[in-house]
Amino acid sequence: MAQQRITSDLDPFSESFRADPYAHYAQLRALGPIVWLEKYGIWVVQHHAQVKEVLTDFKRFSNAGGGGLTNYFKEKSWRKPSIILEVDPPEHERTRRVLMRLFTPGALQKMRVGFQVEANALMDRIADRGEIEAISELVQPFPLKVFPDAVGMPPLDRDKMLVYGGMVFGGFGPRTAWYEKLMEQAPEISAWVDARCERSALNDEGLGAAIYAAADAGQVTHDEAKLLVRSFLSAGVDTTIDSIGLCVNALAQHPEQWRALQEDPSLARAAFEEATRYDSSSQSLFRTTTEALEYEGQQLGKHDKVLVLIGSAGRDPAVWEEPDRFDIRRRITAQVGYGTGIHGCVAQMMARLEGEVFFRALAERIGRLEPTSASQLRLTPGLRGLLTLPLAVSPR
Ligand code: OVM
Repeated sequence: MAQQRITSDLDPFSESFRADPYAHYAQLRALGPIVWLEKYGIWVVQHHAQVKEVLTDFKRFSNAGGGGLTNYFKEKSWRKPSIILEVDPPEHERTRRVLMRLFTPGALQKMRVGFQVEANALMDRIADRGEIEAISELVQPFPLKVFPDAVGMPPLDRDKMLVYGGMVFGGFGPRTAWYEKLMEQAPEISAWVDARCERSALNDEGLGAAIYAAADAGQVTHDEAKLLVRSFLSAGVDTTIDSIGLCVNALAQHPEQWRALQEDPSLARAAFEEATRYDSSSQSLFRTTTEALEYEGQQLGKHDKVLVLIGSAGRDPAVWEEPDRFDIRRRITAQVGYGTGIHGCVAQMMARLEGEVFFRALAERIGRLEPTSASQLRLTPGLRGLLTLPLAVSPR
């Protein structure tokens, strides 16, 4: 028997919530395993156990309802739905397989070399600058260069790319005035993205060419290949920029952790992994119910949206010891920061590689890493990330 509905008037997309998400997550966790958010008429799960369960149970919790608040079972999306994120099996298996095959150990090993060259050059450029604005000068330049290099694109136009990322991830949230204003640029930005995903715009060596080769081999159509390249651009740049930025911030805020990393730069990968638990760009995902169902004592309707708070799962005291402590030596065995299950981030090994290479170079080449004034969070809906991060730096 379903119990009485547990409800909350919290708004996870609001500025006040986003300014302090972890305190709000704790409030939601205290209410119960699944809560009805009155403002949007959606469900939310916030504990590690339910986050993992909902993400894994693709039969009851569908992706075809869309990656965001917009319910594709009832409304139309602003862009063509993603053919990997926003589909269920069996359709999903075909597109997923094409992308999965790209991230072999050998392919990653090849990327590593280019990433290292770029990371080292970047650190050497900023090391003796004294004071920097770390987001624009240290963080953004790395994914904006290494990601298109790996895909086989010319370096990305920073402004267009970041506006596009704002649209994709902001588009997963509510239709606010801020969003409508941003979307005035949609025709221009969509055309830019479209052109970047054409086969003729890609070199022969990158991941993009490999996707088109899979189309030549009949695994997907050429139109689908273009949309899979678009998925890379959508999901691969802003996510890593914001996650690397938040990890730099966490290190600058925890000098003892920064010292530990400097003493042992081989902790770089673990530091980035911990930041993906502690304070990650990807805080939430959506699923949509395929049928009416009872879950954790609550009665869910058919085609109800479920907000899955992976950022809250990362702070759930039922799973993590001292979850609010940033500890780069933590052994992480229950990461859900990349999602999990059949839709778990397909390029997560590439993201981790970017983080590992970046933070190793930082630890090896930078001495001082100290905040000079307060950082600024981006409070508009979308990924979690910093607008600015003023830091004092010195060569090591
Ligand atoms: C896509 C896409 C866009 C944003 C995120 C994402 C987290 C995928 O277009 O496939 O995965």
